[in-house]
Amino acid sequence: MLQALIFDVDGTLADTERDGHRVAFNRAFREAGLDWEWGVDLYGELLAITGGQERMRYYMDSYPCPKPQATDFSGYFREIHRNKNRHFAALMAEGGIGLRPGVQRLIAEARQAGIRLAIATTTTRSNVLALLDKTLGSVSQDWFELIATADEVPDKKPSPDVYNYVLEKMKLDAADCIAFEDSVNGLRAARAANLMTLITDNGYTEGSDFSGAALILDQLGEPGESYTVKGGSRAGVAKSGPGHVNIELLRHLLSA
Ligand code: XBP
Ligand code: MG
Repeated sequence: MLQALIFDVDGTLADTERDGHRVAFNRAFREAGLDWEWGVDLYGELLAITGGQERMRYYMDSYPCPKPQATDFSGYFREIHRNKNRHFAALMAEGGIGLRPGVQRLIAEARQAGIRLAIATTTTRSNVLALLDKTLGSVSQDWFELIATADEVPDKKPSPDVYNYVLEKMKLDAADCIAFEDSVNGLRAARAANLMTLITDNGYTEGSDFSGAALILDQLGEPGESYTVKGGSRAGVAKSGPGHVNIELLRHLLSA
């Protein structure tokens, strides 16, 4: 029986990567006097590596680029990452990035139906709070019984750790929950924690191999703004559904 919805953040709640994190990284590089500029396509490649500090380290090691003048790379990237998250918070506060279609509605419907809510992300906690504050208001932090981030769970997706942490802390059975993801790394993490997973893809993740997902949609949809069904083992449930993801459809999905 459906008990809880567990949401990924970046790419799922909002399209934060291209115009949020990427831009914030570039500002932090400039600030540090580091001659790196991550373009839109390059950043798409780098998203294969989860975690901002891991991503910078991977770029330095794998791409032809100027090497930072540092002896302690961990400390160096930690500092840039702190600054990048400060720029990210400023970008969120400007309000240019909103929630994806259907997210706010589905969260409200879940609360009304007594379905428990959680967040499971590999991003830093301050980034989640910056997004929630601007989009749903600071009160929304309390709507999520648990906000699990890289601050609590350092082993990032595709590791299932963050999902297992949510299930353990909330004393939930994976069979009673649905995970919402946008990426292959997120899907792998959720599936390794035995969670049914609903994918809403985006510009960076469309065309990925989402094998194992119950449903692959372009968006959650709204009444009057239908999702497109792209696949998934239970695609039929969405095809015969109302065109937007609601609690009834999710219950159906879990019992199908
Ligand atoms: C996405 C990530 C993060 C963000 C940047 O997390 O992999 O690394 O790109 O955030 P998710 P940080 O999809 O699980 O929300 O710089 O804080 O890592
Ligand atoms: Mg994501």
